[in-house]
Amino acid sequence: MVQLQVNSSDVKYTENYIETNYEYHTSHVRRHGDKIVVDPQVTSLKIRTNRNVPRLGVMLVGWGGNNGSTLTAALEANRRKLEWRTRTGVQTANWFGSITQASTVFIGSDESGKDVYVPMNELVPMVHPDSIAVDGWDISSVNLGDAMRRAKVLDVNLQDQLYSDLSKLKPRPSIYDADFIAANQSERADNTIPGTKYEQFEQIRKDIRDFKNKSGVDKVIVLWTANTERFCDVKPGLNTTTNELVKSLKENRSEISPSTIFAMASIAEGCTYINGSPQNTFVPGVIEMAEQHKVHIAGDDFKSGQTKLKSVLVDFLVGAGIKPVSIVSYNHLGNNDGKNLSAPKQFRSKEISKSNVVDDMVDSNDILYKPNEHPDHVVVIKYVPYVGDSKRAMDEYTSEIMMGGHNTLVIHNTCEDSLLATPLILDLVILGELCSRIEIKRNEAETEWVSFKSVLSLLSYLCKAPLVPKGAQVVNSLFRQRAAIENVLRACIGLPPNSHLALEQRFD
Ligand code: NAI
Ligand code: DG6
Repeated sequence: MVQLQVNSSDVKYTENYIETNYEYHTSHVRRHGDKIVVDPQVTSLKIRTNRNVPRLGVMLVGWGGNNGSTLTAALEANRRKLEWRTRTGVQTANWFGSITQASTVFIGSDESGKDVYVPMNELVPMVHPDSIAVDGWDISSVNLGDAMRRAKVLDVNLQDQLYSDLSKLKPRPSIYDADFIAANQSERADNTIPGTKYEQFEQIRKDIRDFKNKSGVDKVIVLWTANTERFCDVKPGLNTTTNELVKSLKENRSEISPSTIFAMASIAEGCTYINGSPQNTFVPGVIEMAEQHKVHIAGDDFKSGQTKLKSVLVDFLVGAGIKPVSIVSYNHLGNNDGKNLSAPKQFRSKEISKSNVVDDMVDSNDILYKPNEHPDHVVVIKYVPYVGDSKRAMDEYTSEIMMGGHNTLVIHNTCEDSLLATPLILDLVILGELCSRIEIKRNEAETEWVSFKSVLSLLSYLCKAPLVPKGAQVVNSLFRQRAAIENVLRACIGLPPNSHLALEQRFD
């Protein structure tokens, strides 16, 4: 483990906080016809990070699914440092694919000019995965050992080492509403909460409290990794304010989705709520409720494979002055997620989430694109049971290059979908938790420390369709999203943003 200490009069390490004086540099832009005037601005901030890392409990909605069971197995396998034999040799448990556990951040150069990197989780105190307690709900009563077997994600040798422990874990009954997920899921639904929507809401609140009491954790985060729901209607009188939403719940109105009920229960219990699926759980009334309770929410839809690459490739192409004109993305997969997405309304939720991911990059370059001009962008998903969790994603990017030339890139990606998504769940809860320990003060005169806004846009890196606070820009570019995380963590320890200027190496 690296011991990182910043040696500066602007950084103070007290028993409870890392506190920094931070000069925040921004550029304010004004347009006057064709003229653009830029005013550089500097704001003096104080940033403090609470060093007391809580014991974290994570409650997964859809615990018995491929992601839920794989996360539970991975936590246990890493905790026990398990090894297992495979056809190609001995494999050890790891967290590859997690930025907090398996990526590093550039912090500077040493005396010989060599770059120095540290693990991201060494910059500020973060929850360690080994200390996370898991619980959750599923409409399927299958225990976690059998859920892991049903998922067919992990090597059998590893499953065998974990089965006995995991089979003792049983998902709590959940809210099943056949109108929101595909009809083909009905045979799984043998573990459901009866009653009205308000009674179900109360039961979820009770479950959160019960888990907290029994496990002794200090903080709980609730994360949706259950089936993709269809979009719900958003309309005045139904869910556009907290009051409407609470009234609708009490009136048992059918258009309130299970995921919205989970989000409301989580917020009411003061727990951060994260949406790993594409549906519009965060209707305006939920966002208002999170703001009123000063609770964090984040989503939507894990950005795991094809979309992650898209948010790199399109950024590269547009940034290189090359014009993507057609993007066609095919997927086929055979897991239960694929089965659920074979129904048109659930597919539509995913299609929306996967389609809006290039907008910011296209909008950034008005040399290539006229106003409102966009590349053709098509997303296809097919259910092919035989391939199981090993999703195939095929993408064709056609771009216009110089003098009317064309450049076509074809990508074929094969991998276990849940082994890409599971590390993201870990990052979402670890970074989500950290965000609740970071506060700023805008000037000396201010007495109150201020937390991040309820909508945690900092987690955009991990989401296909990032939810951002009202009035904020949606950023899809993976490089910008990652830079935001790195630079916020650096700010917490008084380091300036990574500029990569390296002037000392470029000038005599
Ligand atoms: P899965 O189908 O294996 O697991 C979902 C689980 O949710 C099932 O066990 C099901 O019984 C349960 N469930 C359904 N409705 C429920 C409810 N109302 N309450 C509690 N449990 C409920 O799916 P998987 O592969 O684990 O994916 C989970 C979600 O994550 C899906 O919505 C998927 O679209 C999304 N996702 C997955 C990614 C991946 O790479 N695996 C990436 C991005 C998003
Ligand atoms: C088919 O695309 C199934 C989906 O649930 C995806 O596997 C999932 O959303 C991951 O998508 P992506 O684009 O991040 O690889």
